[in-house]
Amino acid sequence: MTDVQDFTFEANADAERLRRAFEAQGVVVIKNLVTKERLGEQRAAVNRLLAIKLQRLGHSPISDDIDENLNALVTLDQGHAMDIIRAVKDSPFFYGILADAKLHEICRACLNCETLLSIHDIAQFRIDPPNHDERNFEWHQDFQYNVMSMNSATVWYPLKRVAEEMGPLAVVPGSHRTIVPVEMNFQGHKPGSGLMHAVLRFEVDEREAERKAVVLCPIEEGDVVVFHSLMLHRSGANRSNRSRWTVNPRFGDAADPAFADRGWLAVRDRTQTAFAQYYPEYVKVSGS
Ligand SMILES: O=C(O)CCC(=O)C(=O)O
Repeated sequence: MTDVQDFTFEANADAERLRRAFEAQGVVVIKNLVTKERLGEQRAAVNRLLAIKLQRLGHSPISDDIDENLNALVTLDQGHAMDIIRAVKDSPFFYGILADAKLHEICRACLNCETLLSIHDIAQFRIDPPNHDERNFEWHQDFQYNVMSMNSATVWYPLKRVAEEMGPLAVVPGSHRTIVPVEMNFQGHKPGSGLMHAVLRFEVDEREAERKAVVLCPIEEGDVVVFHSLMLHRSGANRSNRSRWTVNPRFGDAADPAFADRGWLAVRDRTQTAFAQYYPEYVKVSGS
């Protein structure tokens, strides 16, 4: 049985060791990769957005703690968490994460490649409030959602420690060698709603996946998980009293022949009806 220690490394680990572990297991955990200072800056940037949103709703921000401000916000309406997710993704600090040299170095080592691509649309920031399971993922692979290079890396790290009752991520080490078929249903799907996970149903033997699963727990502040786009993984349910905050960009190999040959086409999420929705007085719909 694989143990999380089999694929856990320190931040200064040799690239060759990382590559071999990633190739064998499809996942590595890097301890202390993000500095406490940088995590603090990232939480402060999130908190500024929480404060703006609370003020717009006529409330004063109550704390310098992201969980306390978020709790105040979602007490008003759970939907506000999705607004914060959207704004975080468009914040300069989030672009900084996509451009982070340390993450690039680890991903290049894992993917054994030189030239990375990262698509902003499919980079995720997650807020998983307690007992709010709507956005939880069942067993799945990321490739079918992202369609970058087949050997892309998903990076997953929390802004605050993830303990067992907070719904840690579960992975199936070694599951990254086959593409799992999916059933696709876009009926009723709204781009940008945060519910893209519901569009695909993966044909997974769930009992087998649970039997082989390794739960990545605890993940301390500064630790970073990197897993293969074909790695089977799922969310855990958050049964604590605070949210799970996770940064979740993806990096692909630009030299993947199929990816390069299709002109690096991947999945993107556009909300093209926004102008008509918010400024209908300027829109005349024709051709219907
Ligand atoms: O953080 C989670 O709960 C799961 C995230 C995930 O599976 C994904 O974004 O692919």
